[in-house]
Amino acid sequence: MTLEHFSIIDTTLREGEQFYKANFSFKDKARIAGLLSDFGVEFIEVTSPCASPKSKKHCKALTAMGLRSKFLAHVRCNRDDVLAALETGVSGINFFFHSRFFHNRFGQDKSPQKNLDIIMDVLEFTRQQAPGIDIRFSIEDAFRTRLEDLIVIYGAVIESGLVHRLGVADTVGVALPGEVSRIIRLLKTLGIAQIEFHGHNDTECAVANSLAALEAGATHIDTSVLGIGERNGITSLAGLVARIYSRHPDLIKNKYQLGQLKLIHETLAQCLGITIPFNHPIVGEAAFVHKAGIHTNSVINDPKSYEIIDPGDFNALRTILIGHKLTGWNAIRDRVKQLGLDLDDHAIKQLTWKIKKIADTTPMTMPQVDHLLKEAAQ
Ligand code: HCA
Ligand code: CU
Repeated sequence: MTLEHFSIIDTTLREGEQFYKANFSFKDKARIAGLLSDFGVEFIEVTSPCASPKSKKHCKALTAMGLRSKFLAHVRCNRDDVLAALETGVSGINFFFHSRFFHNRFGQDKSPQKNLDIIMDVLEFTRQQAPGIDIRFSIEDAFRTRLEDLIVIYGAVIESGLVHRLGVADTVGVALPGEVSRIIRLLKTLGIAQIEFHGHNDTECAVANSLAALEAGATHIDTSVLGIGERNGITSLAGLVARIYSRHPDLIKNKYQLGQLKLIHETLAQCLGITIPFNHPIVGEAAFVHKAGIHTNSVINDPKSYEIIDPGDFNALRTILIGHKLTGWNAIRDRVKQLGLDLDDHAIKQLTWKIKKIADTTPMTMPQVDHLLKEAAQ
């Protein structure tokens, strides 16, 4: 597997704007974009500049910030939308085509050829207007669209030589990794260098599907911070980073400023008025907390025994919980050592039992455990 050259297209400011709690001010957008750029995402996708008067104004102001990440406007296949996007200074246009037009399950009101005419017109128009702009073309809901239609449209788009990248969207989160892999491999055979995958998370498969896409030859993955988007969102930035890190830690450490991840998430959660879900990869409160005695004993001796992600790489701290009924005497002994107390193993075992008994009713806080240990050492 060669993943060296993949890019992240973070779409917190586009797909994320479709999250039910999102209503970003320009200040929010500028902060989020700045942090994403510092982290190192290669691209930031923004809402179509023609979506509202402010969308256009904000898009112009974002591109004027001079960030390292490049901005891409998410645009429907029509000329007016293109003109609005080109006025904002974005580096690229991410076209998406509404598959309802030819999705037979939802009523086929136009033939693939008629759709193709609309698509070609807008692609040619864009090339004429902005010869240097990066163009991506994507069909919505690719996994429920007839494969023949996909091949006809994508094949013709590739042949036209007008686009740099194809997008594959799992709009409803229906795909499984094997299906993603198959479709990406098939599109590769049509002869396009760049393929972008956009996966929704309705069945919690978005991160796995994104890795499957990369392994099959996709070059770009869409993410959003905390995975926000329509319904329950898409591939989360932290989830994708965790997934790739677990297999290729050096690759991900060299590519991105991992220490920034927590701040980006805290900032976004604050903008949305929500808390970070406790179980979110890397940045969730529980991500590096160890509890059961068997685990804590092993982690103290060798963190890798129960951790595939080193919290130190993310400026995070490991927590070993010891004031509960599942605690173990090795973990208590480790705390005794940390506190510099003089207690032998027999005493520590007795104290462990005492803690278990107390915690059977109410778990103890760390200061309470420390107090008990210090008292026993006197
Ligand atoms: C939507 C559109 C989209 C587009 C993805 C893309 C999707 O909000 O419905 O441009 O590739 O999931 O299909 O987000
Ligand atoms: Cu989407």
